[in-house]
Amino acid sequence: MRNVAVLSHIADIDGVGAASLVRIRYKIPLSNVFFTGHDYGEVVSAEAGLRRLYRRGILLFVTDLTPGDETAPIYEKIVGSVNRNGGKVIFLDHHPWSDKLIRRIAKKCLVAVFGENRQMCATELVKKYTGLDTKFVREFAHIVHHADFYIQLAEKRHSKLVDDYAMHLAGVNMSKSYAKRIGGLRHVVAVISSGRFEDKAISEGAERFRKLNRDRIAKMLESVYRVSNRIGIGFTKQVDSTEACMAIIHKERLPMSVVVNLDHMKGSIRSTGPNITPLANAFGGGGHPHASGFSIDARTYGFFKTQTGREKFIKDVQKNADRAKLL
Ligand SMILES: [Mn+2]
Repeated sequence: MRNVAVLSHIADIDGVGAASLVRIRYKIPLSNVFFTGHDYGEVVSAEAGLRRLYRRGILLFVTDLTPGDETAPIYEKIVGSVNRNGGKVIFLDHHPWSDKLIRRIAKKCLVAVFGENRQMCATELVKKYTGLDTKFVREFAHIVHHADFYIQLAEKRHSKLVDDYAMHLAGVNMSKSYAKRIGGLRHVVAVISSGRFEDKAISEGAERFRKLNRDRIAKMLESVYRVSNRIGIGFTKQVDSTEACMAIIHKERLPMSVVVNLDHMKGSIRSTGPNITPLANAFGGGGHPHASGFSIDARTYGFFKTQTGREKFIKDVQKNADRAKLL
């Protein structure tokens, strides 16, 4: 159907899976599948891509995405434009929303689901909303559920897939070109929506990135900075952020870690206990209690080109973590 589109989360298999299920249900062309992260620039690019569809009175699914302070006006613009042209928005998210977001965005959607929960990831929300219930969709949703909530899968074949997805998507998202990233993600959507878990391009892409990831994480671990014996901080280029954060947590025996991605100027935070969302909020980001992230205004830290820039960032982590009572 040409008048259904989806805008989903760029970064992980839950976002890509949610978009794939929308494609299975409504048989939409790949050109109606869009992705964005929580970055202002990315949301602006996604909105520009959607614009040509507004006039058709589309049914737009927005999945696995949470508007932030900076990006909320763009989401408002998307929902407003779709509504004005006789379309409808279905927002399926599973992250906490503020009252302001509910008032400004959720209330203007046909359906809006949001809020922290341990039952359903975005892919499962789409499965439930669309009523899709084939053997493939059930198995795929089962895999994504475990991937998104970091639960070990019983079947080896399934855990290999989770790793392949994470590695391949991280590799695709390494590209600095937004158009190239969208192209790579649409390929994954094409494969999954045709009822296959992966193809050669995905498994080979995963293998390439796996090696790069291993080397980069090993190098990052050589110089980890510690804040009050509570938080470990590492600097690296594009890696699998969960794996990089967990590598610090395990090696340094700390409850929390922050990994700075110097390619995309993003911070990822992981925790094995404390709620680290307030720390992400202090940097203008957000997420889940144990997995959050934020964008970094690189100019503040001189693009991390010198030791002084890194030290300033570490001090800011210390200050914000202290305020959030995490130290
Ligand atoms: Mn998700």
